[in-house]
Amino acid sequence: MTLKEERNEIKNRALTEWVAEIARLTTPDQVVWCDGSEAEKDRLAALAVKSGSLIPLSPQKKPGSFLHRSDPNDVARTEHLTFVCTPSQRDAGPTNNWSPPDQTYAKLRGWLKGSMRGRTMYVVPYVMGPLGSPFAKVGVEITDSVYVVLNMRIMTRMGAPALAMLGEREDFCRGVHCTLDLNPDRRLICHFPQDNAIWSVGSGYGGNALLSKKCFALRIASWQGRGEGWLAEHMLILGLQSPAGDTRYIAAAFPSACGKTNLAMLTPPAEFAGWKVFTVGDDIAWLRVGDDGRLWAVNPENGYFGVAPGTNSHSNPNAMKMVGHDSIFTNVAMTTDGDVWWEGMETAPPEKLIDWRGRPWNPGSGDKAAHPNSRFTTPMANNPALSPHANDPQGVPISAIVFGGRRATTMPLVLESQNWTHGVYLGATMGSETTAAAAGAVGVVRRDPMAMLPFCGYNMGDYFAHWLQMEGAIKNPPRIFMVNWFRKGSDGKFLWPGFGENLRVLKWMLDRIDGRATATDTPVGRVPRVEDLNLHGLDTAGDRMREDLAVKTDEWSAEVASTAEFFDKLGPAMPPALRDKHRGLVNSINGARP
Ligand code: GTP
Ligand code: SPV
Ligand code: MN
Repeated sequence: MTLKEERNEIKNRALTEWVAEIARLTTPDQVVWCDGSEAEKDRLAALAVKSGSLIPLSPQKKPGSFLHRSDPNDVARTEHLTFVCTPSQRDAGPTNNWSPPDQTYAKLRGWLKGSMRGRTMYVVPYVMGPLGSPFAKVGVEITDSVYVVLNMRIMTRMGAPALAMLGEREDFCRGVHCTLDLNPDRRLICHFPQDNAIWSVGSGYGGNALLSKKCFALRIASWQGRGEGWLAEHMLILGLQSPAGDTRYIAAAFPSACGKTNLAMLTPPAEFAGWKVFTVGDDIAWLRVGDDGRLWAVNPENGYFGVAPGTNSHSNPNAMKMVGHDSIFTNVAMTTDGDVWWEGMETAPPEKLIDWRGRPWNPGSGDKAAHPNSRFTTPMANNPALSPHANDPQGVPISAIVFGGRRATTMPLVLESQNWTHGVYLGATMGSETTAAAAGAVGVVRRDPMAMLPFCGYNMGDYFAHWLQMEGAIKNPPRIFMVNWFRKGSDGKFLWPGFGENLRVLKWMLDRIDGRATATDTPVGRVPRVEDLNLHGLDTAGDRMREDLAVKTDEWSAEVASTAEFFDKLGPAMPPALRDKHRGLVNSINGARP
């Protein structure tokens, strides 16, 4: 083996020794340390084009952009192959797959032995969080995938700034990623939070392979946050500016493919002239208590890995603009003139396309042209709605926390919690229909507490306790709400138009916080009446709105039964305060039964 160390000047012993150790195990032909430069990007993109992993798109239609077609068996996160490997199974808890650390390391080492022979091993140092922020953290991902390197370059502050920030420190997240042969039988995404380490093998897909994202910034970081008194959450962060010019910040947790990217950059409806939404983050928030007793949020990421289908110039004009250049598209369809296409982009598809698998496609083909979980990777600097505080080292102060799921029934358009504990209860009992973002059935309601079911790196009961405890530290806690953009009428259609119109609901939240709006108390929380919402210019009929805001006793009886089952599964770690809330709710729902 000849190891071509391109960067002899790396002084961090812990880093160079760890890289050498992984190189001895995987025996690559060469080791390349990534610096994050423009020249490096061009060189790697050219390599990827040569190997067929990237297809250049039209320089006129999508300048600086590429299409990647993944292996058809590797198109989404694989939750059944994702493990939290803590020394004790109790620490991973009943909602995580667990395997013992020593055995798991041994198994993975076995798989990785000689696995990079004939290939290049890339060392990708990256910063999560704004540069210069006291909350930022360094990770290093070792990978044999050029596609991963190019995506990491968009998603994180990658290369030289990370090495500069790291200096001689040893507390970086160690991520090992190896593509192997993409055989699902040799695919595992393993987390060792006690070692600040991740080993991901056998998948090239986003959340499985871009280790900065779900693996580090959520699973490992949530564990760190618990120990250090902060929260790592699956949340967007947005700034909402009123016509008077004051901006309030909202953090919102929705499960995968349930509307975070869209809400984070929404375009207000015409009736809300002068209102503006600014994006701080679209997927992950790190939340800490500031000296002023408020909760402050930073977005650890530097780009967006967003869902393509359904994105169009009406639903999300900002997204359409930002993916117009310097983006990587994964598993979308390609037009004959080198542009991209996906379901929900235009009403009528073009006559001819190449589908996500590279096959000729026409409107009569039957199959979807783009994979339902096809994605774009775009630098946040491309976003026309980017907040001036997206790179602010201190982050932004949060006025409201919003939880939301994808529910065809039961959950009204919006609910306000009675207090922090009730808000935590609402988050903890969230349900949502599964989506194409994870492998497996789509459209099945499951409990997905705080949208963190697949991402919490420790025992879910302890996580709830940590949330409850945070109240003591936050002198001025944000108000907690619950939303559902996805309730359906008897005709099977969404009751609420969603997208930009969601601003009407955010506005009601701010008015509640300021004591300007009214609501009705129900057993499950405070719900607006139709007349409490500003619906000017919306042609949704009053009875559909009433249906969307209804709290129905029979639906809630089923809901609390499902919650009880989930709480039982969590066992002894479940905080008594949430059990109490639950009992109270069951009683008032049963009391309300006719
Ligand atoms: P992840 O990146 O997987 O974490 O997803 P996300 O929460 O950022 O979801 P995203 O905003 O990408 O939306 C996912 C899908 O839901 C897309 O197809 C959107 O078009 C659709 N969607 C988003 N917001 C709304 C809404 O308000 N109403 C309706 N009906 N659909 C929406
Ligand atoms: C999600 O699934 O919630 C995503 C995409 O944001 S991934 O990066 O694959 O996790
Ligand atoms: Mn996500």
